[in-house]
Amino acid sequence: MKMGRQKRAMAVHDISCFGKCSLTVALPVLSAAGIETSVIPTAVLSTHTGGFTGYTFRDLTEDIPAIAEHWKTLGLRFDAIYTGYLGSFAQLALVSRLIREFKNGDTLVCVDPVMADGGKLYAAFGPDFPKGMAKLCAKADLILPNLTEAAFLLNEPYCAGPYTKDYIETVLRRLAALGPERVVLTGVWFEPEHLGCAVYDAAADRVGYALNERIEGAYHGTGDVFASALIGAVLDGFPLLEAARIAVDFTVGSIRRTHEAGTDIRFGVNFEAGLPGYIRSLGLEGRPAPAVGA
Ligand code: PXL
Repeated sequence: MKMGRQKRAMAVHDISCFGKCSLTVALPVLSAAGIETSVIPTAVLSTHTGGFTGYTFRDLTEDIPAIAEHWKTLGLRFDAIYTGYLGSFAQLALVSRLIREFKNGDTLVCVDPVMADGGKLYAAFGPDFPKGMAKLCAKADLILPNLTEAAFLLNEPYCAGPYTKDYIETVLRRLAALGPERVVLTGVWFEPEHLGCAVYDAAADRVGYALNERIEGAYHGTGDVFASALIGAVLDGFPLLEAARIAVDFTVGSIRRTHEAGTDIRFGVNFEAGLPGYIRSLGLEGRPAPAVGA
């Protein structure tokens, strides 16, 4: 049997040293999906910014062009560029440049416009930031906002839910009109017991839903767990809606075991115990390993 080439992703996020999110989630989850993951760390923080005070912050913006220049000399090619939390307009501009320089015909550009939740922008961002993020979303093939981020991207008032299918589908189409062909909208619910995501493929004008049980508590880092699991599944060849179902189930499982353990909601979720199940859901167990990427 001919072995496939191993896929390679570029993950552009911060490293929050404690409180699992961004790169400390993207790297293990994409690796579990069998994807070689090269990282561009945008900053190093002692913790993420959600609910902690006194965290350290070392900005790595200046390192990004130098990393890119070196990679260009190696002729590296990427099957995906996956960006998450970006801390400034300068970083948004540098990510646009990374896309220009490294996107080829087959590269899937995935932008998770991490900047807000629960109706509010995260503390680190000024009111103009969503405009800059919307410009970056225009360059993506796939975006994964939550409903708060969607409202900021569209410059519309935030609606806390419950939602109607009409509302969700209007938001999906408006987000696709910003530029990305595929949109995954998280935090979707029609009745209190169930929560999940809606997916939209603009080329086919097709909407789908992946919902699961709602577990109480706003656990930090779950957006990154979800986006990483979905992107891993898409790179493994799953259609978007199936990838969304796999990612919703992986995320809900992670939240459930964290809730049962009574862990501080700021500390991140126990996704690690769900990795064997995630690998099984991707059908990777027992499959021959692909050759190392060229
Ligand atoms: O999970 C999103 C995230 C990533 N990185 C940092 C954050 C947040 C959300 O608050 O603060 C530094």
